[in-house]
Amino acid sequence: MTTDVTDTGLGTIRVGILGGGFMARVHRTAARDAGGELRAVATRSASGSRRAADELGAIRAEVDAETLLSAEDVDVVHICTPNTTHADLALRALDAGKHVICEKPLATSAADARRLADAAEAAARVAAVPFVYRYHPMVREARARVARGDIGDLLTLDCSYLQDWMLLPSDDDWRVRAASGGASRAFADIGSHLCDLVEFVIGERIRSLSARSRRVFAERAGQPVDTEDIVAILVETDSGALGTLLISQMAAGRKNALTLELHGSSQSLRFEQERPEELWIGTRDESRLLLRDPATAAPDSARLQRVPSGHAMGYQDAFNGFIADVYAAIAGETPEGLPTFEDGYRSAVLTEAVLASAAADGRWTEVAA
Ligand code: SOE
Repeated sequence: MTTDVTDTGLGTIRVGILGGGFMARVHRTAARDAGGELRAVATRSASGSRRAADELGAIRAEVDAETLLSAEDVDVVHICTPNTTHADLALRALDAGKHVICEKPLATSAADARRLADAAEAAARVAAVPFVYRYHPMVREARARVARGDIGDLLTLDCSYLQDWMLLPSDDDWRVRAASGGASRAFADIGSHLCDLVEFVIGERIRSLSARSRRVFAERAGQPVDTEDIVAILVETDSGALGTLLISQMAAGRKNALTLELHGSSQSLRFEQERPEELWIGTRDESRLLLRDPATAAPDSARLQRVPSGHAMGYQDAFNGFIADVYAAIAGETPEGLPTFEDGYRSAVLTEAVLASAAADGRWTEVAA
Protein backbone atom coordinates (compact mmCIF):
# COMPACT_ATOMS: atom_id res chain seq x y z
CA MET A 1 0.00 0.00 0.00
CA THR A 2 1.35 3.45 -0.85
CA THR A 3 1.61 5.84 2.07
CA ASP A 4 -0.45 8.97 1.50
CA VAL A 5 1.78 11.68 2.94
CA THR A 6 -1.00 14.21 2.74
CA ASP A 7 -2.78 12.31 5.55
CA THR A 8 0.04 12.50 8.07
CA GLY A 9 -0.78 15.79 9.68
CA LEU A 10 2.51 17.23 8.41
CA GLY A 11 0.95 18.24 5.12
CA THR A 12 2.43 17.64 1.70
CA ILE A 13 6.16 16.95 1.72
CA ARG A 14 7.98 19.68 -0.18
CA VAL A 15 10.85 18.43 -2.27
CA GLY A 16 14.09 19.92 -3.59
CA ILE A 17 16.32 18.02 -6.03
CA LEU A 18 20.03 18.67 -6.56
CA GLY A 19 21.08 17.38 -9.99
CA GLY A 20 19.35 17.00 -13.32
CA GLY A 21 20.42 13.66 -14.83
CA PHE A 22 18.89 10.18 -15.12
CA MET A 23 18.72 9.61 -11.36
CA ALA A 24 17.05 13.00 -10.79
CA ARG A 25 14.24 11.89 -13.14
CA VAL A 26 13.83 8.62 -11.27
CA HIS A 27 13.71 10.49 -7.92
CA ARG A 28 11.21 13.03 -9.30
CA THR A 29 8.84 10.30 -10.51
CA ALA A 30 9.01 8.51 -7.18
CA ALA A 31 8.59 11.74 -5.19
CA ARG A 32 5.41 12.55 -7.12
CA ASP A 33 4.12 9.02 -6.68
CA ALA A 34 4.57 9.41 -2.91
CA GLY A 35 2.59 12.65 -2.89
CA GLY A 36 5.58 15.01 -2.70
CA GLU A 37 5.54 18.41 -4.36
CA LEU A 38 8.64 19.31 -6.36
CA ARG A 39 9.36 22.88 -5.30
CA ALA A 40 12.88 23.49 -6.56
CA VAL A 41 15.77 22.08 -8.57
CA ALA A 42 19.41 23.18 -8.72
CA THR A 43 22.28 21.92 -10.86
CA ARG A 44 25.81 23.23 -11.42
CA SER A 45 24.73 26.36 -13.31
CA ALA A 46 21.73 28.66 -13.37
CA SER A 47 20.97 27.73 -17.00
CA GLY A 48 21.30 24.01 -16.21
CA SER A 49 18.93 24.48 -13.26
CA ARG A 50 16.34 26.14 -15.51
CA ARG A 51 16.58 23.33 -18.05
CA ALA A 52 16.32 20.66 -15.35
CA ALA A 53 13.41 22.43 -13.62
CA ASP A 54 11.51 22.46 -16.93
CA GLU A 55 12.30 18.82 -17.64
CA LEU A 56 11.41 17.65 -14.16
CA GLY A 57 8.39 19.90 -13.82
CA ALA A 58 9.62 21.76 -10.72
CA ILE A 59 7.91 24.93 -9.53
CA ARG A 60 11.20 26.85 -9.74
CA ALA A 61 14.88 26.64 -10.61
CA GLU A 62 17.40 27.83 -8.01
CA VAL A 63 20.63 29.52 -9.04
CA ASP A 64 22.75 27.14 -6.96
CA ALA A 65 22.74 24.39 -4.34
CA GLU A 66 23.21 26.86 -1.47
CA THR A 67 19.98 28.67 -2.34
CA LEU A 68 18.05 25.42 -2.55
CA LEU A 69 19.46 24.19 0.75
CA SER A 70 18.39 27.37 2.53
CA ALA A 71 14.91 27.49 0.95
CA GLU A 72 12.28 27.55 3.68
CA ASP A 73 9.71 25.74 1.58
CA VAL A 74 11.83 22.59 1.10
CA ASP A 75 11.47 19.75 3.64
CA VAL A 76 13.55 17.07 1.96
CA VAL A 77 16.56 17.36 -0.33
CA HIS A 78 17.30 14.61 -2.88
CA ILE A 79 21.01 14.65 -3.76
CA CYS A 80 21.58 13.27 -7.29
CA THR A 81 24.93 14.89 -8.12
CA PRO A 82 28.39 13.39 -8.85
CA ASN A 83 29.73 11.20 -6.05
CA THR A 84 32.51 13.46 -4.74
CA THR A 85 29.97 16.23 -4.01
CA HIS A 86 27.67 14.02 -1.88
CA ALA A 87 29.30 14.35 1.54
CA ASP A 88 29.52 18.13 1.52
CA LEU A 89 25.99 18.64 0.17
CA ALA A 90 24.45 16.10 2.55
CA LEU A 91 26.16 17.69 5.54
CA ARG A 92 24.98 21.17 4.50
CA ALA A 93 21.45 19.87 3.98
CA LEU A 94 21.41 18.37 7.48
CA ASP A 95 22.85 21.59 8.91
CA ALA A 96 19.99 23.46 7.23
CA GLY A 97 17.51 21.16 9.04
CA LYS A 98 16.45 19.20 5.94
CA HIS A 99 15.66 15.53 5.63
CA VAL A 100 18.06 14.04 3.08
CA ILE A 101 18.06 11.33 0.45
CA CYS A 102 21.61 11.04 -0.85
CA GLU A 103 22.51 8.90 -3.86
CA LYS A 104 25.10 6.19 -3.33
CA PRO A 105 27.96 6.19 -2.61
CA LEU A 106 27.01 8.37 0.37
CA ALA A 107 30.66 9.48 0.60
CA THR A 108 33.93 8.54 -1.01
CA SER A 109 35.58 7.65 2.31
CA ALA A 110 34.36 5.72 5.32
CA ALA A 111 35.44 8.59 7.61
CA ASP A 112 33.17 11.04 5.75
CA ALA A 113 30.31 8.54 5.68
CA ARG A 114 30.67 8.07 9.47
CA ARG A 115 30.53 11.86 9.98
CA LEU A 116 27.33 11.98 7.92
CA ALA A 117 25.65 9.12 9.79
CA ASP A 118 26.54 10.84 13.09
CA ALA A 119 25.30 14.21 11.81
CA ALA A 120 21.98 12.67 10.73
CA GLU A 121 21.55 11.09 14.16
CA ALA A 122 22.38 14.38 15.94
CA ALA A 123 20.03 16.37 13.70
CA ALA A 124 17.22 13.80 14.18
CA ARG A 125 16.41 14.01 10.47
CA VAL A 126 15.51 11.16 8.14
CA ALA A 127 18.66 10.44 6.14
CA ALA A 128 18.38 7.71 3.53
CA VAL A 129 20.48 6.14 0.75
CA PRO A 130 18.69 4.58 -2.26
CA PHE A 131 19.69 0.94 -1.95
CA VAL A 132 16.46 0.44 -3.85
CA TYR A 133 16.79 -3.20 -4.82
CA ARG A 134 15.64 -3.88 -1.25
CA TYR A 135 12.25 -2.68 -2.48
CA HIS A 136 11.54 -5.50 -4.91
CA PRO A 137 8.79 -7.57 -3.27
CA MET A 138 10.57 -10.83 -4.17
CA VAL A 139 13.71 -9.61 -2.37
CA ARG A 140 11.60 -9.14 0.77
CA GLU A 141 10.14 -12.60 0.12
CA ALA A 142 13.66 -14.07 0.00
CA ARG A 143 14.64 -12.19 3.15
CA ALA A 144 11.56 -13.44 5.03
CA ARG A 145 12.30 -17.02 3.97
CA VAL A 146 15.92 -16.81 5.14
CA ALA A 147 14.84 -15.23 8.45
CA ARG A 148 12.31 -17.97 9.20
CA GLY A 149 14.86 -20.69 8.49
CA ASP A 150 13.42 -22.09 5.24
CA ILE A 151 16.81 -22.39 3.56
CA GLY A 152 18.53 -23.89 6.63
CA ASP A 153 22.11 -22.85 7.36
CA LEU A 154 23.63 -20.62 4.71
CA LEU A 155 26.50 -22.46 3.02
CA THR A 156 27.40 -20.51 -0.11
CA LEU A 157 26.50 -17.41 -2.11
CA ASP A 158 26.88 -16.93 -5.86
CA CYS A 159 26.15 -13.29 -6.70
CA SER A 160 26.91 -10.82 -9.44
CA TYR A 161 26.06 -7.40 -10.79
CA LEU A 162 26.80 -7.06 -14.49
CA GLN A 163 26.33 -4.15 -16.88
CA ASP A 164 27.83 -3.33 -20.29
CA TRP A 165 27.61 0.46 -20.63
CA MET A 166 31.42 0.76 -20.20
CA LEU A 167 32.32 -1.96 -22.72
CA LEU A 168 34.02 0.25 -25.34
CA PRO A 169 36.97 2.64 -24.92
CA SER A 170 34.70 5.40 -26.24
CA ASP A 171 32.26 4.81 -23.33
CA ASP A 172 32.85 7.58 -20.83
CA ASP A 173 31.16 9.08 -17.79
CA TRP A 174 32.04 11.30 -14.84
CA ARG A 175 32.19 8.18 -12.63
CA VAL A 176 35.30 7.02 -14.53
CA ARG A 177 37.52 9.67 -12.94
CA ALA A 178 38.28 9.60 -9.23
CA ALA A 179 38.07 13.42 -9.05
CA SER A 180 34.30 13.25 -9.65
CA GLY A 181 33.42 9.60 -8.98
CA GLY A 182 35.72 8.67 -6.09
CA ALA A 183 38.54 6.10 -5.99
CA SER A 184 36.25 3.16 -6.78
CA ARG A 185 33.89 3.12 -9.76
CA ALA A 186 32.39 -0.30 -10.56
CA PHE A 187 32.33 -1.38 -6.92
CA ALA A 188 31.09 1.91 -5.47
CA ASP A 189 28.50 2.31 -8.24
CA ILE A 190 27.00 -1.19 -8.41
CA GLY A 191 29.01 -3.49 -6.12
CA SER A 192 27.67 -1.31 -3.30
CA HIS A 193 24.11 -2.30 -4.28
CA LEU A 194 25.09 -5.96 -4.45
CA CYS A 195 26.75 -6.06 -1.01
CA ASP A 196 23.88 -4.12 0.53
CA LEU A 197 21.41 -6.62 -0.90
CA VAL A 198 23.45 -9.64 0.19
CA GLU A 199 23.67 -8.45 3.80
CA PHE A 200 20.03 -7.31 3.80
CA VAL A 201 18.72 -10.67 2.60
CA ILE A 202 20.98 -13.01 4.57
CA GLY A 203 20.72 -10.99 7.79
CA GLU A 204 24.43 -11.24 8.51
CA ARG A 205 27.55 -9.44 7.45
CA ILE A 206 30.45 -10.05 5.14
CA ARG A 207 33.24 -10.61 7.67
CA SER A 208 36.22 -10.79 5.35
CA LEU A 209 36.99 -10.64 1.67
CA SER A 210 39.63 -11.08 -0.99
CA ALA A 211 39.26 -8.81 -4.03
CA ARG A 212 40.97 -8.44 -7.40
CA SER A 213 40.09 -5.61 -9.73
CA ARG A 214 40.80 -4.71 -13.33
CA ARG A 215 40.93 -1.48 -15.29
CA VAL A 216 40.68 -2.56 -18.91
CA PHE A 217 41.43 0.74 -20.67
CA ALA A 218 44.04 3.24 -19.51
CA GLU A 219 42.09 5.97 -21.32
CA ARG A 220 38.48 6.56 -22.23
CA ALA A 221 37.49 9.18 -24.77
CA GLY A 222 41.11 10.38 -24.79
CA GLN A 223 41.22 11.02 -21.02
CA PRO A 224 43.11 8.91 -18.46
CA VAL A 225 41.04 6.50 -16.37
CA ASP A 226 41.82 5.99 -12.69
CA THR A 227 38.99 3.71 -11.55
CA GLU A 228 38.21 0.00 -11.98
CA ASP A 229 35.85 -1.61 -14.54
CA ILE A 230 35.67 -5.09 -13.00
CA VAL A 231 35.96 -6.52 -9.48
CA ALA A 232 35.96 -10.21 -8.48
CA ILE A 233 35.55 -10.86 -4.77
CA LEU A 234 35.64 -13.93 -2.53
CA VAL A 235 33.70 -13.38 0.69
CA GLU A 236 33.21 -15.07 4.05
CA THR A 237 30.19 -14.16 6.16
CA ASP A 238 29.87 -14.01 9.95
CA SER A 239 28.44 -17.55 10.04
CA GLY A 240 31.23 -18.91 7.83
CA ALA A 241 29.32 -19.07 4.53
CA LEU A 242 31.61 -18.64 1.51
CA GLY A 243 30.73 -16.81 -1.65
CA THR A 244 31.76 -15.12 -4.87
CA LEU A 245 30.72 -11.69 -6.07
CA LEU A 246 31.45 -10.65 -9.67
CA ILE A 247 30.99 -6.99 -10.55
CA SER A 248 31.53 -5.71 -14.07
CA GLN A 249 30.47 -2.77 -16.19
CA MET A 250 31.96 -4.50 -19.26
CA ALA A 251 29.81 -7.64 -19.57
CA ALA A 252 28.45 -7.49 -23.14
CA GLY A 253 24.70 -7.91 -23.29
CA ARG A 254 24.15 -7.48 -19.56
CA LYS A 255 22.30 -4.24 -18.83
CA ASN A 256 21.44 -4.30 -15.15
CA ALA A 257 21.87 -7.96 -14.21
CA LEU A 258 21.99 -8.06 -10.43
CA THR A 259 21.74 -11.70 -9.34
CA LEU A 260 21.64 -13.11 -5.84
CA GLU A 261 21.82 -16.86 -5.36
CA LEU A 262 21.97 -18.39 -1.89
CA HIS A 263 22.52 -22.04 -1.07
CA GLY A 264 21.39 -23.25 2.35
CA SER A 265 21.51 -26.66 4.01
CA SER A 266 17.88 -27.29 2.95
CA GLN A 267 17.08 -24.93 0.11
CA SER A 268 18.49 -22.52 -2.43
CA LEU A 269 17.03 -19.17 -3.53
CA ARG A 270 17.79 -17.06 -6.60
CA PHE A 271 16.63 -13.53 -7.38
CA GLU A 272 17.41 -11.71 -10.62
CA GLN A 273 16.80 -7.97 -10.83
CA GLU A 274 15.86 -8.21 -14.51
CA ARG A 275 13.19 -10.84 -13.68
CA PRO A 276 11.92 -9.23 -10.48
CA GLU A 277 8.57 -10.98 -10.45
CA GLU A 278 10.18 -14.34 -9.72
CA LEU A 279 12.06 -16.12 -6.97
CA TRP A 280 13.69 -19.44 -7.86
CA ILE A 281 13.52 -22.01 -5.08
CA GLY A 282 15.62 -25.16 -5.34
CA THR A 283 15.75 -28.30 -3.19
CA ARG A 284 17.48 -31.58 -3.96
CA ASP A 285 14.17 -33.05 -5.13
CA GLU A 286 12.70 -30.24 -7.17
CA SER A 287 13.06 -26.64 -8.22
CA ARG A 288 10.30 -24.14 -8.95
CA LEU A 289 9.65 -20.49 -9.65
CA LEU A 290 7.65 -18.63 -7.05
CA LEU A 291 5.75 -15.81 -8.77
CA ARG A 292 4.89 -12.56 -7.03
CA ASP A 293 1.45 -12.83 -5.50
CA PRO A 294 0.13 -10.42 -2.84
CA ALA A 295 -2.28 -13.09 -1.60
CA THR A 296 0.43 -15.51 -0.49
CA ALA A 297 3.32 -13.09 0.13
CA ALA A 298 5.19 -12.59 3.40
CA PRO A 299 3.79 -9.41 5.06
CA ASP A 300 6.85 -7.28 4.35
CA SER A 301 6.69 -8.30 0.69
CA ALA A 302 2.92 -7.87 0.44
CA ARG A 303 3.06 -4.27 1.63
CA LEU A 304 5.30 -3.33 -1.34
CA GLN A 305 3.08 -4.97 -3.95
CA ARG A 306 1.17 -2.18 -5.64
CA VAL A 307 -0.54 -4.15 -8.40
CA PRO A 308 -1.98 -7.67 -8.65
CA SER A 309 0.28 -10.51 -9.81
CA GLY A 310 0.75 -10.67 -13.57
CA HIS A 311 0.98 -6.88 -13.80
CA ALA A 312 4.75 -6.68 -13.80
CA MET A 313 6.50 -4.43 -11.28
CA GLY A 314 10.06 -3.22 -11.91
CA TYR A 315 12.87 -0.77 -11.15
CA GLN A 316 10.80 2.41 -10.91
CA ASP A 317 8.26 0.62 -8.69
CA ALA A 318 11.09 -0.36 -6.35
CA PHE A 319 12.27 3.25 -6.32
CA ASN A 320 8.73 4.46 -5.66
CA GLY A 321 8.46 2.06 -2.73
CA PHE A 322 11.72 3.39 -1.29
CA ILE A 323 10.71 7.06 -1.55
CA ALA A 324 7.27 6.28 -0.11
CA ASP A 325 9.02 4.74 2.91
CA VAL A 326 11.34 7.74 3.31
CA TYR A 327 8.38 10.10 3.30
CA ALA A 328 6.54 7.81 5.73
CA ALA A 329 9.58 8.01 8.02
CA ILE A 330 9.53 11.81 7.74
CA ALA A 331 5.89 11.60 8.82
CA GLY A 332 6.95 9.67 11.92
CA GLU A 333 6.52 6.05 10.85
CA THR A 334 9.25 3.37 11.10
CA PRO A 335 9.09 1.43 7.84
CA GLU A 336 10.81 -1.96 7.80
CA GLY A 337 14.13 -2.14 5.96
CA LEU A 338 14.65 1.55 5.17
CA PRO A 339 18.28 2.02 4.00
CA THR A 340 19.76 4.90 5.99
CA PHE A 341 23.05 6.77 6.25
CA GLU A 342 24.20 3.92 8.55
CA ASP A 343 23.87 1.63 5.53
CA GLY A 344 25.71 4.22 3.43
CA TYR A 345 28.51 4.08 6.01
CA ARG A 346 28.57 0.28 5.90
CA SER A 347 28.90 0.46 2.15
CA ALA A 348 31.83 2.88 2.41
CA VAL A 349 33.56 0.50 4.85
CA LEU A 350 33.11 -2.38 2.40
CA THR A 351 34.41 -0.22 -0.45
CA GLU A 352 37.58 0.57 1.51
CA ALA A 353 38.08 -3.12 2.32
CA VAL A 354 37.71 -4.01 -1.37
CA LEU A 355 40.16 -1.30 -2.46
CA ALA A 356 42.68 -2.31 0.25
CA SER A 357 42.49 -5.98 -0.66
CA ALA A 358 42.75 -5.31 -4.40
CA ALA A 359 45.77 -3.04 -3.82
CA ALA A 360 47.43 -5.90 -1.91
CA ASP A 361 46.97 -8.50 -4.67
CA GLY A 362 43.80 -9.92 -3.18
CA ARG A 363 45.01 -10.32 0.42
CA TRP A 364 42.21 -11.55 2.72
CA THR A 365 41.00 -8.43 4.52
CA GLU A 366 38.75 -8.14 7.57
CA VAL A 367 35.81 -5.79 7.04
CA ALA A 368 35.53 -3.41 10.00
CA ALA A 369 32.36 -4.01 12.06
C1 SOE B 1 24.68 3.02 -13.40
O1 SOE B 1 25.59 2.01 -13.17
C2 SOE B 1 23.43 2.87 -12.51
O2 SOE B 1 22.55 3.90 -12.90
C3 SOE B 1 23.76 3.02 -11.03
O3 SOE B 1 24.38 4.24 -10.73
C4 SOE B 1 22.47 2.83 -10.22
O4 SOE B 1 22.72 2.92 -8.84
C5 SOE B 1 21.91 1.45 -10.54
O5 SOE B 1 20.71 1.29 -9.82
C6 SOE B 1 21.66 1.32 -12.02
O6 SOE B 1 22.85 1.60 -12.73
